[in-house]
Amino acid sequence: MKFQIAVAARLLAALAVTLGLTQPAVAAEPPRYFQPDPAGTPAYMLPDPLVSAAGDKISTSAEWNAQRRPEVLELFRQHVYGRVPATAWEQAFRLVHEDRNAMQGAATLRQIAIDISSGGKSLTINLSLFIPNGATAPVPAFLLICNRSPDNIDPTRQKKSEFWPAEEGIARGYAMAAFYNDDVAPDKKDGHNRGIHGLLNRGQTAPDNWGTLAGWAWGASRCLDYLVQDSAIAADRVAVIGHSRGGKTALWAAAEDQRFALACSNDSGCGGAGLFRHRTKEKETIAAINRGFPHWFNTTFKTYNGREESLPVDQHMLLALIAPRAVAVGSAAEDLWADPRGEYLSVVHARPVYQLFGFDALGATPAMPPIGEPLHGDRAHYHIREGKHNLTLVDWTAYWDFADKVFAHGRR
Ligand code: GTR
Repeated sequence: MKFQIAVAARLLAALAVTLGLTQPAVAAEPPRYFQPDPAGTPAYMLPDPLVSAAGDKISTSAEWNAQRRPEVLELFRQHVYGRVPATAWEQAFRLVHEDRNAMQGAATLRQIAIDISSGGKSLTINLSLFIPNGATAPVPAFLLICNRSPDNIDPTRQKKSEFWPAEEGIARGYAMAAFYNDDVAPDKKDGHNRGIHGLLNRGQTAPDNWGTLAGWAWGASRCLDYLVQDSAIAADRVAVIGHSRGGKTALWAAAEDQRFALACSNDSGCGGAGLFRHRTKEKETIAAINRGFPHWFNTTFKTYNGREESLPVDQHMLLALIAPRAVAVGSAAEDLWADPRGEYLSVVHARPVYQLFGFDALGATPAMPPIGEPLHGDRAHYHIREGKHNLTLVDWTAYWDFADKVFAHGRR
């Protein structure tokens, strides 16, 4: 009897679907969600940041600064991001618009055109800057490398986006600056001949030619040139922040330019905070990133497709180049392409270099913090939040909380 009822129910359900009365149930996809390394994740061996190419052990901050840091920076230029050409260029700032009563009086808006010229050609980086009104001393600033449409950094504030929550930043006492990466270099496979590369390359095609990420990082430094001479800004407390390709760029910008006091790298993954040698099934590899974005890195980097273990560096060494300045890394639980655990492990393995300067980074035996519980270490931060690949107010809040702590330290 029971069996007959079940069969009848199934027939009725099938008839209802045929007649378009109900939707067939669709099996829900299992969430692609962060799991700590499952058993069987391959072990990884990293290059030691504290052993020089000649095999010398680095044991003081002075040795790091004089010997190993320049060597590691060179390795990244040669093998990963490329080298800025030596071509001469000139820069001029133009204040194109100022509104002292922006955000209903909460902020002053300055829009600055940064003109770069070289060899009779020029380009302009448009920098938007909100400064909190009523501050009695220069304020720290966040500079966003915007790799999404310019709508996300709308200076008129008619459009608002969590990607650049300028009002919230102002309310927390930070100046909020942003520029659009395409102003510096178009995100195009043939970009090597355009934007700043078109201006400065002069036909050079060396294997360590700078890629687009290095171009954007260079652009961030030009924005910093403006910020450090604006008397409203605390020149020694400027953070550079970026998401994904912008997060890769933020780290490289802070490695190349030691004036940045903090780098915040959000969901930056492969070529950003993610350790190349931490292998998972889901993550982006060197071969995949070079296939999808051949213009981002230098030519030599392509020789490492499928050969992660042969790279003379890994990304904990990129973070170490930022020491003793502060570094913050954020991940999203559903962003397995960026490998959250690999992003976290870079911060962990940068610690020996921070220790040379008396900072403990994430500590001796840190456990990966649970989702939604940011870990504010000593000059190093890591968080993983719920959700997908994106830069959200939750991420910004974690970075501001960490910056509050770092910038109040006063010893750098
Ligand atoms: C992805 C790319 C990542 C990341 C991202 C982004 O497609 O594979 O490396 O940079 O784009 O910038 O949004």
